[in-house]
Amino acid sequence: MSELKALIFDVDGTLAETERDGHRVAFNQAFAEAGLDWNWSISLYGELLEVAGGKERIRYFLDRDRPDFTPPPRFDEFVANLHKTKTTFYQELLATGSIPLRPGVRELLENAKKEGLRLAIATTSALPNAIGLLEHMIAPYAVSWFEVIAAGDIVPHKKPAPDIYLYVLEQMGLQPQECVAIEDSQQGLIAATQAGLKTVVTVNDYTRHQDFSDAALVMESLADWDQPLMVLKNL
Ligand code: XBP
Ligand code: MG
Repeated sequence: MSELKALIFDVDGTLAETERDGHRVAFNQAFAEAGLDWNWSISLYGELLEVAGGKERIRYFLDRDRPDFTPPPRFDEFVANLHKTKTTFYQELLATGSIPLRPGVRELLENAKKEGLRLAIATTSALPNAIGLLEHMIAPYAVSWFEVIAAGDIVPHKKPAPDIYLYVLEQMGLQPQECVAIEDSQQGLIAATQAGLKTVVTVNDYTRHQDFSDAALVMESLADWDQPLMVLKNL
């Protein structure tokens, strides 16, 4: 393998368990505020995670579970506004400090920086969400640790498309063989793998049943380097 120069991190589910007690809660708050009777339970949300991206997930839910819903005339705007409200609620949740980093994340980031590795983020979530998590859960200056924070609608196609990883590689002027991606989900693994990146997967309750056979390493958490769940390829 070429010399390792950079680590590219997914955010949701990888840096922190943001989905169940963060994004899901914020979606439900936004639905309630809009007077909608939609409520995403923990298990339903696990199914909806099949689709990455909040706006895309709302549409997927309506197609799948509410076929009788009559879309308002300006449907795109309706979804965008709902998502904007959700982002505000999510920011409020982040500010309470109730969504801590996963074990080993801070140490890995600090050690990588000490070793001179370059850092980047490739997330499907909206930019303010990625920044908010870093600022509230690491430090107000933690954003500066990351050379590129690629988020949300910056690319046309969200994960599992490789676009967001290809964008990061282009911005950093790096080849995929010089980087490792850190992901928690199969969609994220597919995106990174299709961009040519070797990937370390750190599973969580929503993703542990997924197929990670293309990963280099599968771990319970980023604190468990000595006890990987599966070593599938050399890093
Ligand atoms: C996770 C996602 C996002 C979040 C919601 O992204 O799929 O959609 O669930 O965020 P990743 P938004 O794992 O790539 O970080 O509502 O801002 O889209
Ligand atoms: Mg993720």
